[in-house]
Formats: sequence, C-alpha cells, structure tokens
Amino acid sequence: MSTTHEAAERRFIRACWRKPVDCTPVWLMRQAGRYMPEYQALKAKYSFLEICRQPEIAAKATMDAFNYLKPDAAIIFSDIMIPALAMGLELDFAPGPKLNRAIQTEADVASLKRPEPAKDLDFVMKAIELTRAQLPDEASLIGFVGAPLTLAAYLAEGAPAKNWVGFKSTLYDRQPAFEALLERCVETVTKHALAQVDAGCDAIQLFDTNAGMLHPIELEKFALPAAARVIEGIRARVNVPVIYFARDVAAHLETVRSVTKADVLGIDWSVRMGAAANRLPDHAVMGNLDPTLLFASEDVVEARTRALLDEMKGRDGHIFNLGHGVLPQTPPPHARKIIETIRAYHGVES
Ligand code: 1CP
Repeated sequence: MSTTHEAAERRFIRACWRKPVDCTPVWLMRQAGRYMPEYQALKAKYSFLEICRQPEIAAKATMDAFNYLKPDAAIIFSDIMIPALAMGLELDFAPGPKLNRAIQTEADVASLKRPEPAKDLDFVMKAIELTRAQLPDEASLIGFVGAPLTLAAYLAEGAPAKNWVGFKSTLYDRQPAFEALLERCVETVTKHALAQVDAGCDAIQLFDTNAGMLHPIELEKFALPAAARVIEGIRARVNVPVIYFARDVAAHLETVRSVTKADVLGIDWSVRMGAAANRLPDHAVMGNLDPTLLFASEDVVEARTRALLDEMKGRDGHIFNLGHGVLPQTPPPHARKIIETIRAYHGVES
C-alpha cells in the first residue's frame, strides 16, 4: 500500500520501527481535548458525540491541536467507546461515557450487534480522510481503539466506576459471559483498527487504560492475550506499527512485551524511562513525563523534558510522550513547551 510506504519515511514511524531519526518524535496522548480553548469553543456549540459524528468537526478538533502544538503525529478525534454505538448500545458522555445498559450476562452479550465498522462507523473513516488531507506530509496520523479488556470493562460496568465492581464481578463470577464479551471486543476492535488503516492511518494505538487494575493472573490470562489477538489480526493484513499503552503495568513490562508483541510499548510515569528501555532491549518505547508536570512553570517543563531526552540519548526507538493523557486545565503553552524543547535540543526547526 502506498500510504504505508510513504509513512515509513516519517520521523514518528521511523522511531516506531527503531530506525535512526534526526529528532525524537513527539505527540501527547489526549492532545486534542478539554484543555484546549479551541476545543472548548467547539464544545460550546456541539456535544462530544456531535463532534465525533461530524467528520469536518472531528477533523477540525484534531487539526486545531496539531496546528497549535506541531507534534510529529496527530491522533484522530474519537473515543474508545464509539464502537459501542455500532454494537447497538446507546451512548452518552457526561463527560465520561455512559451506556444505556451494562453487559454482564451471556444473554446481554448475545444481544450485541456484530459491527462492520467501515460501514457502521463511516463517520470515523471520513474524519480520517479529511484529517489526512489537511496534515503536512511529514506528520503521521494515529488511529486508535480501546484494547479489548478496557472496552469490555466499560461495557460490563456501563460507566466509569471507582473500583469497577460490576466489571470485576462479571469477570470473577460469570467467566463464560466475560469471555464471550471479551471475544466480541477482540472482533470489534480488530475490524475497527483495520478500517482506520484502510482510511489512511499510519499507526494504531491500543489504549488498555484499565488493564493495570487487574490482578496479574487476570492480566496474563485475559488482557494481554486479547490485545495480542488484535495485534495479530492487524498484522495479518497491514504493515503499520502498533502501540500498546497500559497504565500501572510497570512490574510486568517484559510479559507485556512478550505476550502482546506490540511494536511500541507506552510507558507510564511510575518508572524511569531509561530503566524501562533497559528492560525492553531492542524494543521501541513511548513516554513518559508525568502529565501533572505541565502544571509547573515552563522552566520546570523544559528542564524535565531535557532530562528525559538525556536519559534516552543514543537509543533508537524513543517516542516522546506523557505517561498518560494531557489533563483538563493544563495550560496549553506548557504542553507546547515540550515540543519546542525537543526540537531545540536536537537543533531542528519547530
Ligand atoms: O465533555 C467532553 O469534552 C468529552 C471529553 C472527552 C474527550 C475530549 C472524552 C470523554 N473523550 C475524548 C476524546 C478522546 N478519548 C480521544 C481523542 C482526543 C485526543 O487524544 O487527542 C482519545 C484518544 C480518547 C481515549 C479514551 N477515552 C480513553 C483512553 C485514554 C485514557 O485517557 O486513558 C479512555 C479511558 C476514554 C474514556 C473516556 N471518554 C471520555 C472520558 C472523560 C473518558 C474517561 C472516563 C473515565 O474516567 O474512566
């Protein structure tokens, strides 16, 4: 595919494949979101779902953040819960996702539709096409899905929860139902990821935000093998890098790598980046500034950005990012300071 070939020349993609780069590539998880005044202006006119469902508006949300920050990659404006719409559920955001019902029994799972994302979620693919057309050639476009475990957790719970008791009791008490649900999530997100690549994404990120709240027994039994199956399914058909990001799994990085076989592992800020890279030799890593650092002064942001670059100096396969998403209320100039500092560090124009 020609897009894959062109993408192989881009700085961000080169780093995913651990090829040398002139400057550490950078993007920020949740770079288009509530901290941006441009996004707040969109939200004054449209609901979150309206933004997602109107490709021109979704592309504008992505591009506003891209044009302000000038990172090496943009991420499409959507949400990990959007596939729930195509599974036949009603979804609202307030601001976290809320479903009209929780999926906790085998009958609940059987009632879910089997989505064809290319058709059922065509607004996502149109947003990707419009965004790709507006991005400069050297920028990459990241598509994303929730990893199966994380999507299953939200489906079983119906909404974010403090201790995720609804989800965990489904997992512990009704394992056949949980396995059936996980299976549907594997199928759905694999198709959704492939449709996003077909529409023009250069890389796919799996967000497994909830994996780290599992006991290691369930992490190894369910979360990681399910993510591995999605990654295998993507790889069987397209040649794009796949990033796997989970939180609170620093104790298990070696297992995460060997089971998921993701090309790039996202690292949260609970571990030194150099130490994580040492534990994952010959593997690309992404991360890992503390998102809360961005509430400190620009001087502190600059110093810690440089310290992280020093720590990763001479290693191929580092993609600069935060250890989790940009938080609401973050001062936008502080987010931009990271990118400016990286370019200055390498003597490259911003
Ligand atoms: O009211 C609003 O303005 C909606 C806020 C919002 C936004 C801007 C939500 C609701 N989702 C999004 C966009 C979004 N979500 C993006 C694209 C923007 C970008 O990254 O630049 C992405 C990649 C996501 C991914 C996402 N959604 C994750 C994984 C990443 C992470 O932060 O861990 C998760 C867990 C969600 C669920 C979700 N959607 C929205 C919220 C507030 C949440 C978190 C709910 C919770 O507390 O569990």
